[in-house]
Amino acid sequence: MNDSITDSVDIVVVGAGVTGLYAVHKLRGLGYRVRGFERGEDVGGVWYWNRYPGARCDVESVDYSYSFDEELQQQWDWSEKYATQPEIMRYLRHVADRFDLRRSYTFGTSVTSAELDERTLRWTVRTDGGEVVSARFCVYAVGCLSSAHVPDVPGVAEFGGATYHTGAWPHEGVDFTGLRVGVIGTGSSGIQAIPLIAEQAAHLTVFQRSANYSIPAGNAPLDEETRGRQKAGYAERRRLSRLSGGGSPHTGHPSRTFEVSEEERRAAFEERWELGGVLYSKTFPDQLTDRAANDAARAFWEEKVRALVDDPGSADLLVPTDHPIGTKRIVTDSHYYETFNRDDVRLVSLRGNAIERVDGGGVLLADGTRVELDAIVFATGFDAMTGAIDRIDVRGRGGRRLKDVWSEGPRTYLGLGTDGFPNLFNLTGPGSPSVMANVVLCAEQHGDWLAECLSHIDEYGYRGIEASAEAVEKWVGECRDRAAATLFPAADSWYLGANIPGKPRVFMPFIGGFGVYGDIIAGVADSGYKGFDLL
Ligand code: N01
Repeated sequence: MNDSITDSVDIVVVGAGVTGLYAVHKLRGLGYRVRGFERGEDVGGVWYWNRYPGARCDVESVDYSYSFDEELQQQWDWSEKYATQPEIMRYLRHVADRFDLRRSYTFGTSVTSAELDERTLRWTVRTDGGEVVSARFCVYAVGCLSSAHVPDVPGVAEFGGATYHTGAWPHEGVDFTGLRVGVIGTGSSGIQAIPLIAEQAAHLTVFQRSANYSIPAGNAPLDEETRGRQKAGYAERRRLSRLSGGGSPHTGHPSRTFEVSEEERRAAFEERWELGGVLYSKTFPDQLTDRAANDAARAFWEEKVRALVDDPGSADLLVPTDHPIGTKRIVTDSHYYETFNRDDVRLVSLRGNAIERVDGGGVLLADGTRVELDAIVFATGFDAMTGAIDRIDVRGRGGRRLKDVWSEGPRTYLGLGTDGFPNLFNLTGPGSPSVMANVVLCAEQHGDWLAECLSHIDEYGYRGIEASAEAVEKWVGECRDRAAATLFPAADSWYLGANIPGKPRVFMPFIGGFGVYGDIIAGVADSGYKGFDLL
């Protein structure tokens, strides 16, 4: 063993979010020695960091939960249709305790680099805690939304009040009572936080650069009877989810938008509106591929939202005009639009009137308007999908850096591996459904595939596995072509990296659907790992 190596294991797993936890559980169950590292002080991943008021999942709690253990899913009781961040944290802590996962992790520790030894095909993983771990396999489960993006607004350091980012919220919470607060950003985080901050603050200014499509969650407590029904139907619910596009059991209308009468179309939109949230984008199967179909869905949405907002001027600003509905993730809100009916809330559009700078007492806009503030909340999103991996200095064959290999966009085969980086796996990230689907089921899908793959490698006495350059090239093309056949590229979304100045415009997730993807990766395994080289 190299002198500087502090530990030698079979597998290093980076991240203790939904994906990392399952990977540790599954791989440890096969007898592998696993070390996990987690930047946060506890399990939870994105749920550990995003503690802003109103943080809540936009997938129903009954679906946003592990399926691998029947007793777990029968015994755990969700209290609401959509779980809050604290409840999801309780659940993930419970899972970590129940399966004794914490003992494999070192918390409060970031992996800073991983370097391949081409001779042994082992990875040397270094942490900011000074550990140097040698591992046969390196598994990234670092999350797609875990690198907070704070825009480079001049003068923020001079601001006299406090500043926050929704994705790095103080654990002790924030009391906005009596304060004049500004929220910058109206994506899911901003839209969830705004109604609750408005209730507490003396005055709230919402700075909106782009309006977003949001749909009321229709959230409600789950009573015993509903819970019982859901649990009794879990097997079927999971079966449908595994076949679905997004990892949930809801199926859309069987016909295309204009194959049905106006009356039936409106009834279908109404039903989806009542179901609440993000699934509205899949009311009809052609909604995200056909402009006219999308417009019909958009028009129904607009009618609904205008009815919620008293002031027509504010409503004009709140209705997006720059992207088809659903091509950015539809937000699932609770009382967002009604918040703009309050006297103590002001909506400021930044379109053509950007924030020029922040000074000691507030925000200055390009047209000279000054907004006095005591606190600023950045709800400005993430360097999504690649940001967290980019923070780690990953060096593969010939010392090539993964960040450089991905400089024109992520290059993977099935999202799982990249040529030149043998024995390194990336779970629920770019090149897989990840952010387009229920990530808990994505975590299980990838964790199970990985476990089978490693068992195969060991069963046949290989040292490792590496995606071929040809397979990577083809998969990158397939992801690009599938996205190009939809309306998604029409939006300046974080799916395309458009929110980060200078980031290449590449549609990063696999958009073909969770079920379709599951069939593809299962087929690859069945074929003896076609597209990978077994080493
Ligand atoms: O981030 P976002 P998010 N000046 O990138 C604005 C998931 N999520 O944290 O659209 C002014 O969507 C930016 O404006 P624009 C979910 O998948 C889920 O809200 O770029 N404004 C936008 O309005 C979601 O999609 C839940 O013009 C600036 C906002 O900041 C993803 O995470 C809850 C700016 C950023 O929106 C990300 O959501 C929360 C600037 N310089 C998040 N820079 C659930 O419901 C950026 N903006 C589970």
